[in-house]
Amino acid sequence: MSVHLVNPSDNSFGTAVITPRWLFVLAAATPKTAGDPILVDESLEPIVPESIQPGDIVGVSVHTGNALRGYAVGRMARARGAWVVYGGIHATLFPEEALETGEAHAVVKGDGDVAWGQVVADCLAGKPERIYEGGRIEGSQFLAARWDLMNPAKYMWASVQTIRGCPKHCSFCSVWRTDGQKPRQRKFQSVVDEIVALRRLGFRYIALADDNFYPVTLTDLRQAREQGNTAKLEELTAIRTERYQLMEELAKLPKDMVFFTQITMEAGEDGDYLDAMRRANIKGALVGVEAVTPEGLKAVFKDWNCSGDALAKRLQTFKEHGVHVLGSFIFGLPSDKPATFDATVEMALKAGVTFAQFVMMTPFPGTVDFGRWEKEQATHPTLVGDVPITRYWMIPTEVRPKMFTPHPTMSSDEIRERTQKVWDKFYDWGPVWKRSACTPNLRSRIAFMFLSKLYRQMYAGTGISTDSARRKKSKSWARWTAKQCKKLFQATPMPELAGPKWEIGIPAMGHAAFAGDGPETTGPFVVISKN
Ligand code: B12
Ligand code: SF4
Repeated sequence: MSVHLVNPSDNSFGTAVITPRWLFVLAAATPKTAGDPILVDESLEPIVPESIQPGDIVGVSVHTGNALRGYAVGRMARARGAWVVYGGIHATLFPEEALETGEAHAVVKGDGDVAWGQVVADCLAGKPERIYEGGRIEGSQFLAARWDLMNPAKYMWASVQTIRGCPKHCSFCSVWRTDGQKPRQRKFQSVVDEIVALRRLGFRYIALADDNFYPVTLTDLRQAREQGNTAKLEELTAIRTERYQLMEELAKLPKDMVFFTQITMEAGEDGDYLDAMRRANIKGALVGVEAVTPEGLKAVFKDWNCSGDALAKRLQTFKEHGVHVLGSFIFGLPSDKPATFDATVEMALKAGVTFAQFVMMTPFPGTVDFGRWEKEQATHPTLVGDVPITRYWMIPTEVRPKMFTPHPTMSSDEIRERTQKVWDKFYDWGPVWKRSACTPNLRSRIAFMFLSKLYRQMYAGTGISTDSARRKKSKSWARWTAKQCKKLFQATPMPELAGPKWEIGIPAMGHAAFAGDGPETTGPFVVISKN
């Protein structure tokens, strides 16, 4: 009997940019009695059906974009006699769909770190439950990933999570609803230990797979103070102190390390915090700019973001403090006009963001936007074939529309074409060459140019384009470029790298999934002194 964990994807590039973290976390949650799981990341290579044997346990993770492929993998595994279990955000929101279309034996809703051990045990006993409530576990229960099961030659960046949940409530985002508005921080010691293990393997680029690296703003602190809410102030201060502790420890790691995270624009108000990030080698962050106009921001419940000149200034502040910005912009908001596209790319160029992504408005399940749209569609549902458009992920990719919600003045094709042009303009050789001047030497400059082009091809070429010839060309181009980029990110492994010794010991693999048969740990908590 083997446990297989499968990250489904329609596109396999041979090399991937970022490790799918869930795969290595669930590997850590797999009880040791079941042996080391077999990890399959289809963004590298598709699964080989013959590898699945009757009685095996197959865990498949689905987000909305890869649900259809995930269900096909699950059906294949079930037909071969395996136990099939789904998890991930999409299965959490649509467990019945995963049970029916994906022919699952079981679905885990929420976090898998603790629940997965029980699922494996129940499958081994031949009696899995239909649904497991994984819930929202505490940050201290998040497991460290099993990086020893990863093939380091295949990934450019590893991913480590430091915090989950976000206090905001943007209308297009499901994070605050599924992961909650209460930030759940991992113990910083556990984060640092994992990063040390990754640097030993030769990873110096690490994506911090966080929802929002700036969970407490200066405004939050001021408001708590003004309200005389001492308990709140203490809670917020404690969260913030832990963030600083983490950054202080990151700053002690080898100087060649580069971290990247996701953060709200509000951090631009807080020079101290940005400086701590720079010292910690957090050299870049995805910032959700979303829209450049006040109307656009209001539409997505993000009017705390800046617009106009204040926006350019806010984004420039990040750069002044040594943190590069990957600006994320959304097109297709009701307030968008044809002129918005040019205004957005001009703003992205003016604000000096190092990278940018221009995504088309997608109503993701679990969001306010999705709920509103589903209600509108309830009486006269639009169908594509026989699938209601509100279940767009069930429409085969070749015929799936690129946009789902109608815009008041522009057609979907117009929005798509204009979006594509914005990508082309931002990632034209001229501006990319200009932006590459932020790197220290010619080698890095070339790396920067490759990466910019790869990002553009992987995203806009395969994702937005409806032209199948262009998509095919983009895929083979991306495959080739990905290989070259991988070489640029490779670092010499540091097997001898010593990690910090903590005052309060923590188990290397986090908590045992359940008593007596959990993942391997280093044993009981040990108290050792810090050097
Ligand atoms: C880091 C991140 C990224 C990174 C890295 C992606 C990567 N290769 O890993 C980047 C920036 C590249 C990215 C890109 C995108 N992302 Co993203 N991303 C995240 C983020 C913040 C964290 C994901 C993560 O690694 N978490 C850590 C792991 C350990 O947690 P986890 O994946 O949730 O897994 C746990 C449980 O879900 C469960 N579980 C998961 N799988 C399974 C399987 C089984 C069998 C079981 C039992 C349990 C289980 O157990 C795990 C451990 O507790 C999430 C937000 C979030 N909080 O989930 C968004 C999120 C997943 N992303 C999202 C989106 C929309 C995207 C993009 C489409 C954005 C865009 N418009 O381009 C792209 C798509 C990329 C792609 N093709 O996969 C959405 C997905 C919404 C949805 N309904 O599908 C999320 C939820 C954020 C949001 N705004 O709502 N993303
Ligand atoms: S988009 Fe970002 S800021 Fe808004 S709720 Fe989601 S994670 Fe938080």
